[in-house]
Parts: sequence; C-alpha cells; structure tokens
Amino acid sequence: MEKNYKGLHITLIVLLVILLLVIGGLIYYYSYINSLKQPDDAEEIARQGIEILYHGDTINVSPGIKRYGYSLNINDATILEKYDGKTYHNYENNEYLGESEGKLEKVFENDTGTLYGIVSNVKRIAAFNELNAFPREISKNQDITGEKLKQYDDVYKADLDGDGTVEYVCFKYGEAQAVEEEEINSGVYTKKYVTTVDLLGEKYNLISNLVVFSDYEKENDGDEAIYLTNVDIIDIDGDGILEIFIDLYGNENSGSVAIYKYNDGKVYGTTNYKASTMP
Ligand SMILES: [Ca+2]
Ligand SMILES: [Ca+2]
Repeated sequence: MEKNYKGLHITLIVLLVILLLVIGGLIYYYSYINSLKQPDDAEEIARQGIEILYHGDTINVSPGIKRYGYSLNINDATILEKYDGKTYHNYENNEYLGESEGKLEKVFENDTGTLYGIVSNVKRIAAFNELNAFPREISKNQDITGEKLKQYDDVYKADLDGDGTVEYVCFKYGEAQAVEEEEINSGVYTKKYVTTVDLLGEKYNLISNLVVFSDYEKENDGDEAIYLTNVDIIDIDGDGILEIFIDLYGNENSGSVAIYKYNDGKVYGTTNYKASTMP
C-alpha cells in the first residue's frame, strides 16, 4: 500500500515537472517570438501621424475604391498649415522619387462655397515620412514566359504577400469594340475601349479579376481612347504586404483609385469592379 502511494507521489512529481517545463517552454517561446517582432510600421505610422496623398489629396489607404480631390478644404487654416509648404516623400511607378516641397493649390469651389485643394509639386503617391515602400522586388514586363502572361500587354511581377511565390498584376488593353445597343442607348457612341486588370498566381492561375474599365468614343470625336495605365505596387501601410493601386479614370482635379491587398490567398478590395468614363 505504502509502495503504491510512493509510486503515486513520484508520478505526480514527474507530471508536475513536465507541466512546469511545458509552461516554462511556452513562456520562453512567446517571449522569443515577441523579441523577433520589429516595431510595427503601421503602428509607427499611426504614432507619427503619417498621411498619404494620392494625386495630391489625402486618401484612406485600406482596400477599396477611394475618391480623391474632395478632402482638402483650403478655407480651413489647419489644412493650410498642415499641408502647404511641407516636405513630402514621393512615389510613382514603383519607385521612390525623392523629396519635394508641396504647395496647396485651389482646385474648385463647390455650390456651398467650399474651396477644395490639392497639393501640387508632389508625385502620384506622397507621404510626410519616408516609407519602407518596396520590401521586395517589383518588375514590369520582364521574363514573360507563360502563354497566359503573353496575352497581356503589361505584366507586373512581385511577391505581393511575401510568402515566397510571385504574383502577377496583368493589364490587357482591348482593341476598339463596336458598342452594343443595350450598353448605350443614345446612339452617339460608336466604339468601346476596354482595359482588363487581372491578378494571376505563380502558375499563371487567375486569382481574381480586379477591374474592367471601359471608355467610349463618340461619333466624330477626335479624343484618344483612355486606358488604365497608372499602377503603383507599394507597401503603403508598413505591414510588409505590397498593396496594388490602380488609378481609375479621373479629370485633372479628381477621380478615384482602386486599392487591393492580397494576403493568405485572399484578395481584399473591390474585385470585378466595372469602371467607366460614362457618368
Ligand atoms: Ca506571394
Ligand atoms: Ca502593406
């Protein structure tokens, strides 16, 4: 009987030691993992109050369709003080283009007398502080081997989510198509020009269609067709994932941009987005 108790005590002690080792191991593991984590750039951005300008206007850089050209009220003294004459870090076409001094310009006055402005003398993407914008290489129209890739006119290649496999952001600029009657009833439009933007995986598999953009040509209209061509692949929020910015059609003062984030096999943003120059 006594022997059994002794055996039981030893078993309990052994179990206790194992439990303590496991707990100790877990504590060590989590403190080790935390020590590996660098200060989060997104937190750093929030702390420093960094804001992003797109075509000179502030935008929310989370995935989705965002308008620009409507947020800087230049009657507002705090806006003037914050944005005018400041040094900006400039990014465009997947490159860092250095610093410039921005100037807040009046763009238009709305019905209520509000004067809207944009910051001029900055590039397509501008930030108060320099970003770690390109954590991985981004190439354009290089090593286009797959037959599926050859169907596209412009191919951007980058490991967007940093998992070791590349993704492709592919633009196809359509030939002029005859306009179908049900598309436009007015009858004055004769041709349609289409840009298709697709996201492909490493094996050239279609991950998602991002945007289909249409421009319409009027009869006897000498205007050139508009295709989407402005794309920025950039880590805008410091999370190590490259976001995709596709500039949708806008006039010189305002427009919109489609922002996408690809992570864990999912595309965040407005996919299959139908954009058009038609109102
Ligand atoms: Ca990847
Ligand atoms: Ca990012």
